[in-house]
Amino acid sequence: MTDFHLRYGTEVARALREHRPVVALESTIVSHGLPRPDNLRVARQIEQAVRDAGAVPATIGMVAGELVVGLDDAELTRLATADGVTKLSVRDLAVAAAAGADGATTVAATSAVAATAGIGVFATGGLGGVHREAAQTFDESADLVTLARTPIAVVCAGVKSILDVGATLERLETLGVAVVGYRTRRFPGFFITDSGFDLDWSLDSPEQIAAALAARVQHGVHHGGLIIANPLPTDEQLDPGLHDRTLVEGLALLERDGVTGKGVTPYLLSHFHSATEGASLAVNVRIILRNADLAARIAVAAADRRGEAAR
Ligand code: PSU
Ligand code: MN
Repeated sequence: MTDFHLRYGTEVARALREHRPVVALESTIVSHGLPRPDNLRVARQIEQAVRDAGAVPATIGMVAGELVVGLDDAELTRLATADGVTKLSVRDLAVAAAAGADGATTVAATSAVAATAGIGVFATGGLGGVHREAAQTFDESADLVTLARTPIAVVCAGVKSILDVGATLERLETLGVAVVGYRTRRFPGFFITDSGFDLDWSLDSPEQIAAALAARVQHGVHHGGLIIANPLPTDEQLDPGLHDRTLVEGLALLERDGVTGKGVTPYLLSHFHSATEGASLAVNVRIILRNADLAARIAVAAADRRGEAAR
């Protein structure tokens, strides 16, 4: 496992010492995935959702070259509002640290840092994955290979619908990353409830998921990630027709503007938010808050199991 030099927020440090439930949160959704000024308000709401379910939130990011596990409110504000906050995947962390940069960590970087910190559960919106033109562009998110070697449970609403979902699921299988649906056998499609792809496993409660996490350790198969796919209820999803139209439009604009590399995901998300006049933003926020709540309940169930085992 990667070994980072980390600074801990006081509350997170204490919670980890006392083996209380902690949930990792990423900062890229805050600085690059959600529009300003809503992003800061939402970042605080996500942390509150974790607290309301009985766990301590640890939002991870880089401030002036320091990797922080549990940003305080001033640091969160800085990453949500400052100019020049860089999107950081794992490969960027050392260079950014040496440069003294401010940076927001992706799913990949957040997972790697959280695992090093001994945090076992992480909540986000949607994972990165295989892009639609990947056969030509080779554009596949580092989220996938990082999860192959990082012991963490990630609660998400599937992968963003802007991706090639089928190819992403195939890659996750190859990479040995387990995927379970939360109360579903269908893989969610982020903004939409059902991506159209089946899952092999469904678990129905935080306790069942905590049992699976414990079994991973018992059987020595916890070196990679476990994805918990938590779909939106159908009455809360983005209208599928609106979704499909916006996506086709966004992909055409992407090509027109020649956007590639790490700019692709933020570009498409921002197109969704403006083209749907905020409808996709409201859905995106619901997704993250629901995932934060479920992740916290899993962390609580896992801590309860550890407590019982110790007695
Ligand atoms: N999901 C969202 N919003 C986001 C992202 C995911 O709802 O902003 C971010 C995550 O940080 C994820 C990253 O790790 O996009 C993937 O970027 P890329 O495709 O460049 O790897
Ligand atoms: Mn990419």
